[in-house]
This record gives sequence, C-alpha cells and structure tokens, in this order.
Amino acid sequence: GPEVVTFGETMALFMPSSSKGIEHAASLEKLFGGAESNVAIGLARLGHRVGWFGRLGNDPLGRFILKKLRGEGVDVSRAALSANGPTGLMMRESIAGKSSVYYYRKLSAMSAMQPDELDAEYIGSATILHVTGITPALSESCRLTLLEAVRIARSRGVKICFDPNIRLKLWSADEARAALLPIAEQADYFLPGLDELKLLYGTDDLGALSGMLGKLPGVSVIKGGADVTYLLENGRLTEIPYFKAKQVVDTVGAGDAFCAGFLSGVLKRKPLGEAVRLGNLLGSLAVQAYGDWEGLPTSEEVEAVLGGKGHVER
Ligand code: KDG
Repeated sequence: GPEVVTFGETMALFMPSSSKGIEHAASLEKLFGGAESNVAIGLARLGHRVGWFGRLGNDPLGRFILKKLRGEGVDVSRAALSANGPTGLMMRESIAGKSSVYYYRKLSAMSAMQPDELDAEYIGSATILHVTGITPALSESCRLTLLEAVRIARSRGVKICFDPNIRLKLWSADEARAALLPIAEQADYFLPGLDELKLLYGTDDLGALSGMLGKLPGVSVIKGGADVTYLLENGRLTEIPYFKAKQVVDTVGAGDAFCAGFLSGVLKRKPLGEAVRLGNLLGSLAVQAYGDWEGLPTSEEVEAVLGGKGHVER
C-alpha cells in the first residue's frame, strides 16, 4: 500500500501569465492545484508511494487533473470522476505583489462526497493519513467524510497529519475553530501557521501557544515565523531556520511543499528537527516557481541543493 494516503478537493486553476490581473488579461493559463494533491506530488517526486483521492467532475478538467496526477506517480486508483457535479475551479491573480484567489467550487463534484465512499482498507494500508481543514469547509458531508477518515485511520494505527489550511473565503473563523480544533486534538502531526493559531487559539504568542499546544497528544510544527519554523515536541520548542529563496515568484503552495518535505523526513525516520529542515527546503523551492506544485524538487534535486552543487547549464 501507499506510505501516505491523502484526500481532498483538487481544482483546475486559471491564472494570467501576465501581471495584468484576471479582469484585463487576454488569456489565462490552465493549471491545477489542491492542497492535498500538492502534498502528494511533493512526496511522489521524493520517491515515496503516495495515494490521493477525491471526486473530480467527469469533464475535461477532471480528466486533465487525473492524468497529470497519475503522470506524477501519485496513485489515483481510488479517485473518482463523478457524474454528480463538475470539477471545481479557482482563479488566481497577483497585482502589484498582492495576490487573490477566487473560488468557483460551491456545487463541485467533491463537495458532495460522502463518508460511505471511503475505502477503509486503502486508508488502513497507509503509514500516514494526511488531511487539511479545507475539506470540512466544503460541505457538511465533506466534514463528516473527513471525520470518518480520521476515525478509520486511528482505529487501524495509521498516523494522522493535519494542516488546518484555514480559508476564510469558505467559512467564518468561528466555524473553522469549531470544526478544526477537534481534528487537531486527534493529530499526530499538527502543522498550523502562526496566523492560523491566532484564529484558532486567540493568540500568536509563542509562550502561550506552547502551553496550549503542549496539551495536544501529537507534535506541533508552527509555520510562518519571520525566518524560522518552530517545532514543539514533548514540551520543548525549537527553532529551525529557513532556507533563503533566491527569488520569490509565487508563494501559494509553500505550506504544502513544507508538509511534503516534513512527511518525507518522518517516513525516513529522521529526527523531527531534520524533517522540519527538509520541509523548509521544499517550501523555499516551491516559492521560486510559478504554480502550486510545479517547483517541487525530486530527491536528486534535494541532494544537489543540500550538497551545495551548482546548476550545470550544458
Ligand atoms: O495550499 C494551496 C491551496 O490552497 C490551493 O492549491 C488551493 O486547495 C486549495 C484551496 O482550497 O485553497
């Protein structure tokens, strides 16, 4: 079976390749993205066995996404092209350094996913189940599906990795808090950003947060520090410095890249500080490429960066 199983909504992504913004651009580039499938691609590129599932529409965009994920080496054997609803869409633009995301996903195929569609054997065959807080924001049936997936995983000894990924365009802060805290309490690896902790726990003071997160059963990794990621393990908070990005092109997907690097380190049984360092490295590479996941490295590229090897032009 796969080492990591993840599920969620993957959408077609349209964005202008110019800096004009959607309103004035003459053409849009067709890409795709989804927090969970971004993580899956990252893990596959690092050589891990990983499965992603979710519902896509039985339409050209659904087929496009499915083929691309398969091409990246992600196991999509449990993903479905569904006749009930289209593939979700999102559009992104960046104008004068300010980016915005627009969702067109309300009645998407994924939003109708039901708990009884889960393949318990498949989830149970993994080492880690990775989920995000986007899924419960999609619909009540998606929220129940996520809770059921977590229940299945826990009952079969599968570890849970949880990234809250709070999207305030999908729900309110109060709704997010009510739905996400119970999942954080069941996670073995909880990967929030500092801004998300402020929404969830009402503070971004690290001392106060250490106390509150220290009561959770799992390990917490706090992203989004000024120049470090924080690891909270057995009541001890350590700081792991970022890798410098030469040039920041597109920051969307950095958290997913981090997660892929971190989980790769966990799967390779590295000390957690090392796993966070690998997460930081993937995050820094992801922001240097256009798109959600395109800049994610292969394991050879990771070795080259860590070994200080330069790029050979020809
Ligand atoms: O982390 C990147 C994701 O936010 C992006 O791919 C879109 O999954 C997405 C979402 O729902 O925002």
